[in-house]
Amino acid sequence: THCILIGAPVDEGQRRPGCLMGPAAYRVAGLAHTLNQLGHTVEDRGDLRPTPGRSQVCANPAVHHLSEIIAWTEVLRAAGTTAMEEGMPIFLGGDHSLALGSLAGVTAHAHALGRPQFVLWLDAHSDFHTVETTASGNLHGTPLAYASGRAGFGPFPAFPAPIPPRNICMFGIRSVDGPELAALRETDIVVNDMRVLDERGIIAPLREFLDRVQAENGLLHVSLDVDFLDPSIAPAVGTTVPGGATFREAHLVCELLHESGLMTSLDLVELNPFLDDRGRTAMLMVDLVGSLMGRKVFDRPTRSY
Ligand code: DIR
Ligand code: MN
Ligand code: MN
Ligand code: MN
Repeated sequence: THCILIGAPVDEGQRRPGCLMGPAAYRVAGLAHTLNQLGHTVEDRGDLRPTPGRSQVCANPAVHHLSEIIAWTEVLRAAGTTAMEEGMPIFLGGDHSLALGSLAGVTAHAHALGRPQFVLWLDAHSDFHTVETTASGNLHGTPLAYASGRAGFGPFPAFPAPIPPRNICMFGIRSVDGPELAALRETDIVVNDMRVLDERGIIAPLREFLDRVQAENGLLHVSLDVDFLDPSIAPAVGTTVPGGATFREAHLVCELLHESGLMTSLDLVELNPFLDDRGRTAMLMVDLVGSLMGRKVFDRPTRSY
C-alpha cells in the first residue's frame, strides 16, 4: 500500500492544548519506519496549514474557534480527496475535529467513484453533536453529525454526499451527551457501546459491519480516537473515560481490519503528547497502525475473512 501521511496539528476543537504536537509525536515514534518494515511505501506530506477565512459566527455562544475549524475542514477536505486518488491517506491529528475535513475529503472521492462510504468510529464518545447542540462548544464532538448530513452546521460548507447513517458503526462508546443520545436513537447508526462489546466481544459485531462494507463494495474510513483505549494503557488524551478497550482488544480490531483488506483511509486523533508518559501512548498508536497494516502481534493464523 502507498501510505500518505497528512499532518493536521489542529488543537482548536477542544480546550486542552497539546494535540498540535500529535503529528510530530507519531513521526518520532517511528510511524514511517513501521510502515516501511511491513512492505509499504510512505509519502509524508508534512503538516497542513489552514488558510484563515473570514470570521464566522453561530447562534450557540458556547462554540469556540468556529472560523479556525472551518478553515481546517476546508484544507483537510482538499488534501483528503487528492490523497485518495494516489494511495491511502493517514491523517495525523490533532484533535478529532480534523475528521470534519478528512471525512469530507474521502467521501467526496467515494462519491466520484460511485461507491458508498462507510465509517468505523473507534471512540469513547459518539461525536454526534451539531454546532447547535454542543454544550461544551468543543467542535471535536461533532464530526459524525456533520458527515451524516444532520442539520445544524450552518456556517460550514455543505458535506459532500452525506453518509447514510447505517453505513456508520461506532465501537467503544461509553460517554454520550443527552442531545447526542436523543439524536442517535432516531438514526440507523450502529452503536456498539462497551456493554455490547462486554456481552458479545469485539469479533462478531466487527465482522457484521465488515461484511456489509464488502457486500456493498464500499470504501472504509477508520477513525481512531486515543480515548477508545483504556486510560491505563493510553494516558495521553484530554478526555479520558474509564473502561476502554484493552491492549488485546485494540490489536484484535486492527488485525481483523487488516485481514478484511477493506480500510481505505485512517484518522489518528486526540493524541496529546504533553500528557504522555515517556511516549507510551504515541508508541501504542504506532503499534496499532502496525497491526492495521499487517503486523501479526500475537502471530495468529490468518483467517480468510
Ligand atoms: C463531549 C466530549 N461529548 C463534548 N467529546 C469528545 O464535549 O461534546 N469526543 N471528547 O472525543
Ligand atoms: Mn485561540
Ligand atoms: Mn472523538
Ligand atoms: Mn473521544
